[in-house]
Amino acid sequence: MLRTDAQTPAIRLADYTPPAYLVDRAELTFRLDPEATRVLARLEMRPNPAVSGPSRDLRLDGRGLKLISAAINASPLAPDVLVQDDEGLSVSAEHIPDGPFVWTAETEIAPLSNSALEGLYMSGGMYCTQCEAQGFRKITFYPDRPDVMATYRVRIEGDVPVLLSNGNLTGQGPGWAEWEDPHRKPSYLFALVAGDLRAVEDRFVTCSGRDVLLQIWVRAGDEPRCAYAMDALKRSMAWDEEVYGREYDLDRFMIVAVDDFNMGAMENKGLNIFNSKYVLASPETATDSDYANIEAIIAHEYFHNWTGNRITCRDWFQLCLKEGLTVFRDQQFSGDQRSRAVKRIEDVIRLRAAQFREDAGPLAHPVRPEEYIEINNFYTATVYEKGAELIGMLRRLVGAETYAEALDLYFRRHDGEACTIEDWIKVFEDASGRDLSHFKLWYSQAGTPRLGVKETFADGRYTLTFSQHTPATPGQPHKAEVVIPVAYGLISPGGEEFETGLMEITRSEQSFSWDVAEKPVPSLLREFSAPVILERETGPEQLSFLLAKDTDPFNKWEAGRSLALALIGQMSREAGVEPADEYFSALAEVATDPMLDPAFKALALALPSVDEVVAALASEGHTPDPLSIHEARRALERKIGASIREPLEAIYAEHTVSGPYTPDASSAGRRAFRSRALALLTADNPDAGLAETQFSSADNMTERMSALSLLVAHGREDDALRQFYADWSSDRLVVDKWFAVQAVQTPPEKAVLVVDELTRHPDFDLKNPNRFRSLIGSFAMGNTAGFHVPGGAGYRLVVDWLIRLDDVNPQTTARLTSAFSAWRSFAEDRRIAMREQLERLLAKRDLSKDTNEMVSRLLGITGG
Ligand code: B3K
Ligand code: ZN
Repeated sequence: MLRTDAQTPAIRLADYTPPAYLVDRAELTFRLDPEATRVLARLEMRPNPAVSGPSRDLRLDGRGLKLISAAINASPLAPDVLVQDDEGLSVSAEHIPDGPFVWTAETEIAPLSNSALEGLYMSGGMYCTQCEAQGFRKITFYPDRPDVMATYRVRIEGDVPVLLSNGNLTGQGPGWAEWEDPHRKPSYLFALVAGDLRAVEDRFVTCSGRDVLLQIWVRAGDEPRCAYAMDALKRSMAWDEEVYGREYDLDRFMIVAVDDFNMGAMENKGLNIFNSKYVLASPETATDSDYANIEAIIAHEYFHNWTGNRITCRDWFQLCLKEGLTVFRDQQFSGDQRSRAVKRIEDVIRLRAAQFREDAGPLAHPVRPEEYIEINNFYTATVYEKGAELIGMLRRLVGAETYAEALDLYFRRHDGEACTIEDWIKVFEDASGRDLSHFKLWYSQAGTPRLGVKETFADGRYTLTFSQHTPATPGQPHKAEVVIPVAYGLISPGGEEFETGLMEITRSEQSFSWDVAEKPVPSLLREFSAPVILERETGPEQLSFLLAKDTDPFNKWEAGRSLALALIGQMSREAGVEPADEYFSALAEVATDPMLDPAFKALALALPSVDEVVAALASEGHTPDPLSIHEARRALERKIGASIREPLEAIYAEHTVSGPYTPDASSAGRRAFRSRALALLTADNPDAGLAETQFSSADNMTERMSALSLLVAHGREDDALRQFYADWSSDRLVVDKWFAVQAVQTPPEKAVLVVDELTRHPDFDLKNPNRFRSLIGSFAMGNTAGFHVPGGAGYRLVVDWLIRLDDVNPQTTARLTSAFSAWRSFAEDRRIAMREQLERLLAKRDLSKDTNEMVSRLLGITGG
């Protein structure tokens, strides 16, 4: 049990009970006003037939609502019948009819003063909602839980030109519009948007011939920047039909771009709301990775229509049911649209950076958590990214065909329902005939398993012996063995791959043998077939061999990554460590291999981040020093730049992309490779002026930004930063980049100073989550050496700002506390300094329950 203040007890999966009353239909009328919006709710309710027993009290969730009136079956309820508290209201059983009844209520809310950006709020003069997970209760009284699903009719009245809600438009006139959503949905998928917006339109004809109107709603002037998002949407719709057989189910699909948004986007039925950062793009303002993110997030939210909306979660513990699966689907989509290998490597980099880190510290929790205080704190890398890895493992274990059958069965069996992980596993068991009870442990056991492997070769018999263990995590001291699918290949010393397959490791120790003439080199965990840490006895020779010979692109990249990790780790701990010549020649070989995709080569030439080295050293039992790691990393970049300068110069010269900018994967890959070459060359010789030249001549944001990053990192930024700001000061998304590049790239010794200075810049705005994250978030999460600067000034700066933000936006504050998640990995001085700052944050008056829960977990304040 988590212990925090008495008013916020933890919610437990084990305590789930079905809702006492269901809502079949919700009819809502909104009379919009920034300071006093009236919400009239008419709910058709009935006792839940699945719950037996005598009649029950009616409990409706509601937070911060001014109740004007309420009635049951049109009979007004006297104030003494309604028992209202901070979290909702109750009506005792004797006042509730036995059968179906109609609840009506009028409430008042003030969207203009809602800075938490949850419920109905305002962003730049426009009304907007965010209801997942529990924001609907800030709009009206309602059983605000995902297992209550209703059809909705929404009437909006307001003095603004565009009035939008879920479903199909059924009527409109001056100052009003009415929407009908025929699909039953939980309240978290409700959305309303109203404002002075413009639509970019297109159409999509579905596989059964339904002609769907597609609209992207933006502020006037932003229309030319929607083309890529629209294209990504159409590709997503076609892909979901082709690959999963899923067709869209309304007459229109709308996306709205909003500037003030706590996260990336939200999959509200028929009316997705997006952070404008993930919709708007033009070559001059967006980078290749912005385009890739837009594609992935548009797809993700669209795919939720089936995995999340039509089949939703019974309760919030089942969040991974929709999120893990939808992440897996968006990863498959991006892999199909681009390079599968490159996409897989990028996903694993992200998984390790965020999820492995989470699993290794005080915030570790299972993919399906068992308790929470604030559910918004569990929209984590573990639920999303590890959740997606579990789907990938299932698919690998049962095979692609059975996976497709299981998914068909899932959609057939559960359409229109609110489901659990048990339902999900059952469709796989039914489709495959396998008992998956052991596999299911992945959902309840936290922590990243360590998979040890030893090899022996004697008398023509080659044996791999695996052992597994998972370190303890908070609340789970003892771990059991999990099912680990290990995709592998065996490569002869001459470089021939002669065997590939899948090993299923289910016990704490397990061996596999092959009869072979010569001792092979094993390529293990191909495509990163399981989210584990492989602990092998591989020396640099085997890794260089795999870097050169492995046919699995993931493991080819992984070999180079392991070499670089070991090298930077060593260089950070001992003076005089020099990489072997073979390391440089292996890198040169990859860089110049004409058969390899430039995007892959860009990844192969990239060094692990400081954070990644910190995590690797900590997991080997060392005490990492971010500053020495930063120096070692810079030194290795310099050495690579010097050792393979000629090929790098050739790459830089030859990988220009001709013609006007296009964001396609192949052009983006060439640009990425070229900018990697530029980074290595600049590391060796910043005076050559290559970055300056690229900065001033680039015609697209990708190349401009990669040059600017180098200029800031090498202390040559003044003119460029001034120029960049002068060019783009009126563009909010570009100004975010201007803040972020300084927060991330400024060398550690002056980073705190620069960030502190930037907090006084007139464009720094605490209330806009993008802007806050671009400065404070980027510094805390992206400038590891600067954040951990000796003396603790980085920690103090971040906590100063989290304390200010908590009163304004608890959700974003709570999220950013995870910058401290690795605090126990460091030496004592840093540990003490970080703990002091976390305690200072915890001691803040009226700390939000969001932040309170996070800081308590970080500090390990948990009890029985
Ligand atoms: N489902 C939303 C996330 C909601 C976060 C609530 N704190 C976006 C997504 O995963 O698609
Ligand atoms: Zn999602």
